[in-house]
Amino acid sequence: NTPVASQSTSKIWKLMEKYLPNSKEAIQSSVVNHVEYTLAKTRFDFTLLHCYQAVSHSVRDRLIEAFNDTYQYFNNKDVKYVYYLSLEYLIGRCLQNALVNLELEGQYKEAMLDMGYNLESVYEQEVDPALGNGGLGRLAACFLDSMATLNYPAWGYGLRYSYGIFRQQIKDGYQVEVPDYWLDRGNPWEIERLDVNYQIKFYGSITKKVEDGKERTIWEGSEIIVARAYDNPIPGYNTFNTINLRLWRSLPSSEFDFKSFNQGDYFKALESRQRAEFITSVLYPNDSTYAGKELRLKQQYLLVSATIQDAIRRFKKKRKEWKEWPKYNALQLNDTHPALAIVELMRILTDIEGLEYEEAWEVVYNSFAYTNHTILPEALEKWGVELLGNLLPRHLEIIYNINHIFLEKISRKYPNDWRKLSTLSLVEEGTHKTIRMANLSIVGSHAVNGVAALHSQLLTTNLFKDFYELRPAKFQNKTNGVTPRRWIRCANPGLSALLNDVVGSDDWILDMDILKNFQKIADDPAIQNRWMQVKRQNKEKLYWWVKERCGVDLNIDSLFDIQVKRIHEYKRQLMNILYVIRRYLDIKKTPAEERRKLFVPRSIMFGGKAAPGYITAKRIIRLVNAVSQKVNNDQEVGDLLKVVFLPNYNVSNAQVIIPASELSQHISTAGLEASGTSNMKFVMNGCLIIGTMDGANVEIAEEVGEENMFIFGARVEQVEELRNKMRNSNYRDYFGPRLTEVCDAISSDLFGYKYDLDALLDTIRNKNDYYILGADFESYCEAQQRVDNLYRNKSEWTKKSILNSLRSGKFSSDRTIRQYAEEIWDLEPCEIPNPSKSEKER
Ligand code: GPU
Repeated sequence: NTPVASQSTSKIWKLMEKYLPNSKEAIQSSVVNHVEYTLAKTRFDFTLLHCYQAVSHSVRDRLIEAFNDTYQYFNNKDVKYVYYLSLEYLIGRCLQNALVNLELEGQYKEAMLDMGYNLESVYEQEVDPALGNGGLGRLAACFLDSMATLNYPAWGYGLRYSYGIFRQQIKDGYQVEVPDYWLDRGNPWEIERLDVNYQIKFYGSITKKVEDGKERTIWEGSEIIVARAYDNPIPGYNTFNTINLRLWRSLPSSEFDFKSFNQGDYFKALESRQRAEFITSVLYPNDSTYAGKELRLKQQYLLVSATIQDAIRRFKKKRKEWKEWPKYNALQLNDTHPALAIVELMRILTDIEGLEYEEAWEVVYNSFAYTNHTILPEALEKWGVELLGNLLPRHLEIIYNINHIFLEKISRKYPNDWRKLSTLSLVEEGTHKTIRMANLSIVGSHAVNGVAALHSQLLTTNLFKDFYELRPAKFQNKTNGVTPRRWIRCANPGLSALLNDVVGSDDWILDMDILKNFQKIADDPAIQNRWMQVKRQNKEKLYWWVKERCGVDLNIDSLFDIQVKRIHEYKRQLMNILYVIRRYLDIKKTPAEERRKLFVPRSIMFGGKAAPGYITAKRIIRLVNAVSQKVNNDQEVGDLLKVVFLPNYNVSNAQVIIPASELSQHISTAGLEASGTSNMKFVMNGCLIIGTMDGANVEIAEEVGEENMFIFGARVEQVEELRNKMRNSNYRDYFGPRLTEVCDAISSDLFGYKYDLDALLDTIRNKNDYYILGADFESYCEAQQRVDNLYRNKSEWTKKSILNSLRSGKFSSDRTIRQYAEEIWDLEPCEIPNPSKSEKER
């Protein structure tokens, strides 16, 4: 890094001080320049894809200006940073989001139209980067948008997987997974940092050395690879601030090669290089389920080690004392996946920087915070000590150390309380000894939070009860949120325009709470009409989407009833489809001339991916498709009932599906959905919810009013008792006749696929209905009846739809991020001066 001579620096400064102008001509010439000079295409031969690439490069140029200036400014101001560590980011498509946040969508639309291109078709060329599984990854992406928008000095850190979550195809009604090699057309948004590389070590051995009477540990890794930075600019809305999502890619290290190559086995050496590249090759496709694979642990450590090294390098440039670290750095763990960061920082501080254990612990403890996203036991990470000790021997040693010191304090506080000691321990003893990553995360953090009020409360009374009693002040709630930029402004332009008219400005995009001031419009027939028109246009868009991808012709006037989320038993898609069958049987039993009087026409849609190894989830997809085939082809039923499985649910498809939905289902067993975030997106888009009192549904009910939702089912306090009751009875009595008849119909092979479907039903029939579908079914049917009744009254329905949207302000991720910043990170906003409009309009 040779410094540039001061004379030429000032020359460069002069040359770079001008920003790219945003006039139509300037936009057009920047696009055309990229066609010619970046893509090396001639103006006589470039496709829509090239157009997308050139447009993206021209937008990226603008992002880079803001991005470089932002961190330069942060650096000059010597601000505190938050580091958000996550193994997953579901950022979705970038082009429209960048244009909206830069407030340039109108200009680009016009500039492109003038050149013969429709900007919306250009958007459709972009792949959807899908480096995450579901809610947890999407939450991280919404948080980045809010952190940039609210001018917080922040960094996102993650992994640049070559393969994102698989693409889901449906073949003969079964899910088929297709690899998602999302980089095959290049990625115009990322900036490869050839000069930002860190060494990452694995395996090897540790030795102790005594220097000046002090013991020092040296860990010598036997496998060394490199993590390289790929930067992804995240623009804030209505601000010049643009922050960085830095994703690491694993590469072979040249140092490592020397050894192997010198041993003379050329091909073996090449193989080990490829193994290094393989580490960040593929995202693990499990949602809320722990797999325990060594490669996954390598991924986690790579993220953690590269990120901590990067943060330390930045900190050291300012030459601060280590005890000042927490004043300048907050590190947020998105679940336990990056929890080794706690240990990695401890290791560097003690083994390399020479701090005493207690000094190092102060630094670590005061900078880390941990967010828990589930209480499901199958999701809790527990690494076997052989696996962990083999891959990261020094880290295991440090964990034992932390545990030893922690348990000593515990036994002083609670003498002879063996139960407490064994539940609080970071180590789970047994034939297979493991490290509990949640316990490590709690012990190493000054703040621990759940993601909705109910969930956070359950953490303190159940899962983390003993930790809570130890340090109640550590436990907090941060109810999730979603960004209104992507989920209203981008996804629902019709609604955005309507809200602009209602409010008289677009101020609601930054302050969703102001929508509450306009609730009186809910009764206004003219507004109701326009509201319905917007919904209808969105339904039309989904109609064509479904027709093209599923070959099903929906009735646009039918009620669009949607459940989209990862397929999981606790989310109870099974209960939804069993009710669909109930409805089908009821329609068939009703005399033809009475059917329209008794049933509101419904189009019931399901979407979501099943983890490749989750057989029950895959059978649920099989059942939905079997019912779909039967019902959609039944002439007698016609448009009274249509059932569709929407393939490959992802962020870009969600942007079409959510705004078109009228009823959406959030029907998890009470206590099991930590928060849910799509529920918030649906509400914002004027959709009514049928749901249980679970996760954030509870707070949604508080905000929009229970009378504007369809709430049903057992409450958390009742679930355990219902399970016990069920254990002592036959499913036929316990289910009641209506659900029993549905199960019998399936078992009579009414829908085919008897083998798979019987196996599926056995998860609830054989005294094993853990998710209490049987107990909640009748109450669910009743709620569905209320849905039908209300939908017949268009005006009443629309009124509730409007109120849902106007009262959804709490669920903006801006509110969530402000709370994290103020209550956990102790972080101040830092807004960089916006280059004057006149400068940009030149
Ligand atoms: N969640 Br743990 C995931 O999407 N993946 C996970 O591995 C785990 C949790 C979800 C929760 O299920 C959902 O309720 C929550 O809204 C979301 O995280 C974000 O907090």
